[in-house]
Amino acid sequence: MPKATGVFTGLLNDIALAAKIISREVNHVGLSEMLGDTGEENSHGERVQKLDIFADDVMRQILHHTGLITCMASEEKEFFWPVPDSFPSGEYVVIYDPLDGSSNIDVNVSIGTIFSIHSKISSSERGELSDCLQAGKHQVAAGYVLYGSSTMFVYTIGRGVHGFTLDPSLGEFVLSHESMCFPDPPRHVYSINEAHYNSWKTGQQLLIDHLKDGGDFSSRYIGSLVADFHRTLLQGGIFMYPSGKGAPEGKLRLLYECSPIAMLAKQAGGRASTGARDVLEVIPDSLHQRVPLYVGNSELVDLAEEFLAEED
Ligand code: AHM
Ligand code: MG
Repeated sequence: MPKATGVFTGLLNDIALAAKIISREVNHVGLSEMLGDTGEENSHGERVQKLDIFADDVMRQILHHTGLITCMASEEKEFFWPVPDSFPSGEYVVIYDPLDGSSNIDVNVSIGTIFSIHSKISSSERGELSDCLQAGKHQVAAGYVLYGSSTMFVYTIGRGVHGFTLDPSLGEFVLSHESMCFPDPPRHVYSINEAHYNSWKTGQQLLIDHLKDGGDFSSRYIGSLVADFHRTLLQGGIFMYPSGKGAPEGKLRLLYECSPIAMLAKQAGGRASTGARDVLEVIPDSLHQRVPLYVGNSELVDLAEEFLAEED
């Protein structure tokens, strides 16, 4: 990890180690007992996949004893948790989605791990909720791991976005994508679950109608945020998960999905918006808060905001 210095080298290497362990399991999930759900639902009412639990445990166990972290939070856990008393406490807060896009696990489609790192702001030795509820603009690092045709680790510590590809023969991440930026001009691609069209507000519908009317847009949608964002980063375009009837805040979670993706987007020369404001400016009020997400090339995110504002 050549761009990371000091304590981040250790922290990012720990996350990379967790990523390798998760990647190994993901790659032979069809051959193991790890396929399918546990029969339980999480606090959001979603069926918990066995691999979700595995990935969550790996992240926690690799990170909590390092002395670098004060507390953690995960999509899979209702509450944040302080590092146990048996381990030293550190200065950083790690918030993560251990395995995003879990509906794609059983069908062998790309999934990912997303992480967000903040500095501790409370004076509490083992952190408190306020340490987790910080606006995205205060993140000190963010990144994701994409379990795709190859496994990639992509991160930023506020000095550009850098991607590493796992070389399975070495068991190491090798720098493959230095200083990643959205292409300019972008490829004209929009990415959205269009089946929800009838539930969208008028501005959202008009935006998609407009993109179609020009005749030069194509559409791609995987249904895994990491994979959809990664493609958008490499090829350009816009990914959207808007609000809809019955889901006024959309589906995606601010702290461990939208904020880290927003930091990466900004560092790569693009931006992320809720449709009304910059994602990085949103001050969270709860751990699992949802926000609508528009992310990609800045001019396309700006265009989305214009359409949404007109109808408001
Ligand atoms: P998850 O955290 O339960 O996996 O849900 C998040 C995923 C994202 O990866 C993806 O962008 C979105 O859900 C897809 O949702 P939908 O199936 O509604 O299109
Ligand atoms: Mg998720």
